[in-house]
Amino acid sequence: MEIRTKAPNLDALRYAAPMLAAPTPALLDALAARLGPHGFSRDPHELEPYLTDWRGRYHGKAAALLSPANRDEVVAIVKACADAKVAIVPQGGNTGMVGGATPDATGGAVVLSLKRMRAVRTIDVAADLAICEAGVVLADLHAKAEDLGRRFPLSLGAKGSATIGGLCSTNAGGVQVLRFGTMRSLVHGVEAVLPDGSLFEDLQPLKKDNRGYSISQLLIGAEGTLGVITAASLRLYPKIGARTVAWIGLASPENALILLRHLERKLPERIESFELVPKSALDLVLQHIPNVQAPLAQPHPWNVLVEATVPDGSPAPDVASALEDALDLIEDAAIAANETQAEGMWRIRESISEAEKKDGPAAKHDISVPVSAMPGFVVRGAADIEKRFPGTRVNAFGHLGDGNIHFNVRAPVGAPKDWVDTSSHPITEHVHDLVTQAGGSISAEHGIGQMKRDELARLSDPARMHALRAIKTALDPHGIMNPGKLL
Ligand code: FAD
Ligand code: 2HG
Ligand code: ZN
Repeated sequence: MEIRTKAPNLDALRYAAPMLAAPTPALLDALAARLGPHGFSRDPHELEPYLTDWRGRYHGKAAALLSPANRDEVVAIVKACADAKVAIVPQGGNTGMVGGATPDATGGAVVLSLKRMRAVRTIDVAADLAICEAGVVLADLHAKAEDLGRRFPLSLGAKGSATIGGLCSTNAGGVQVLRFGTMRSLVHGVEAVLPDGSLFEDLQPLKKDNRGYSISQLLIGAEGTLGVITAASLRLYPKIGARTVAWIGLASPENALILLRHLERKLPERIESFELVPKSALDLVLQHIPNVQAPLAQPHPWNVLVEATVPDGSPAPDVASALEDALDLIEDAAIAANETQAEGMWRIRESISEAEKKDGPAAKHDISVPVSAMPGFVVRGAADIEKRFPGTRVNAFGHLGDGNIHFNVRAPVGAPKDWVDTSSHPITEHVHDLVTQAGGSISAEHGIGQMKRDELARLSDPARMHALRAIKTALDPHGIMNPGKLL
């Protein structure tokens, strides 16, 4: 395959967005009347948190914040904006990593927040199905499912804010993909308002349905560029009976991957999380997050957090015995003796992004390569980057078992706050070139947003770009849905 590392003309590869209009006072008045005081705001203080992304890298403006209470109001908003050719930026919990939910700086768009649509419409225990509105927060779904002896097996550090709509729209992954897959495998179908204001309904849990293209799957991972997801039907699983959580110190990511395969053989169908944590990430958490303790007495260059589970009625998974058979692979290990210790280990893993953010700027790369190639990629890639770009420090952590690592490059000590915007482009291009040469992806789970738009155009083969553009143009001819994102 030809690897394009320098784009001849990015504009030719990019989607040419149609001209959009700023909302007129008459349109804003009509929306205010339709949505009422809880659903419409132009108050700068109320708008402010919706105009910056979680990492604080992107800042935009908006003509209004629209917070519909139900899908009929979403239909009314989209119809009105489609008629007036006004841009809509859908937003859930605003925890996305690529600036996908932040409007641009023109102030011509409206932000459409799904936060008020937070009803769990139904949980059908017999069918193992939950139908949730888009604004349901992931942790709330976890709690509701658990009360009924079920669980929704997708979790991530932002679970206290991330919404079902945002998780669908980014095809989020997280820490259980190893066993259960990403949102694409956990969603039966979605209900969504398409860019012309029509309502698409696909919430029935049909085992078989071959009515042409899967529109639901197209909307999953579309990052709000093809419509507004208003609800989703989600697969549930039986509640966990018991879990064993372990923290293991190792010499290398190679040993970590060999250990994963060993544990999978010893404990078939039991390992659901296997997260790689380098010393750099643990140090960041210990430095910036209060009340955290290192699980092992001595530091290790690499660590993994393992979680093994069993269904109700079975004894806890015997991770200790499985580790005893692999002593040559590991340097040290601690098995959580109780839920408090288990939660403590998870807290370290889930706080890495927060600690890295507190520490300073970092060029973030959410990459995947074939699983077997990832250990070598991490070690060689980090050495290469730190040599080429003196002073930078690679913090490579995450979902090793999925071949997905967050290959984040921290700025040199003392770099200015806007280092990522001013100086990190050559680093990002280099990392993405290495990933492309390894047959990987420059976005494993966070999406493209506004962060990786140019890189997607630079590195994708023309067939992919053509198909993406054609779909966008067909479904959203006026280009009102989340302009400037993805394409
Ligand atoms: P937002 O950030 O509000 O939006 C994300 C995108 O979806 C935007 O493009 C937006 O326009 C669009 N969107 C939102 N709602 C809708 C809707 N109803 N209809 C159409 N489009 C919509 N991601 C992972 O995959 N795995 C992880 O392990 C992980 N860990 C994280 C840890 C932390 C601490 C943080 C802050 C983020 C993490 N993420 C992770 C990022 C992840 O993408 C988000 O947490 C989540 O998927 C986004 O949900 P949200 O509701 O916050 O969406
Ligand atoms: C995680 O796995 C998230 O913790 C965030 O996907 C990764 O901050 C990051 O780069
Ligand atoms: Zn991740």
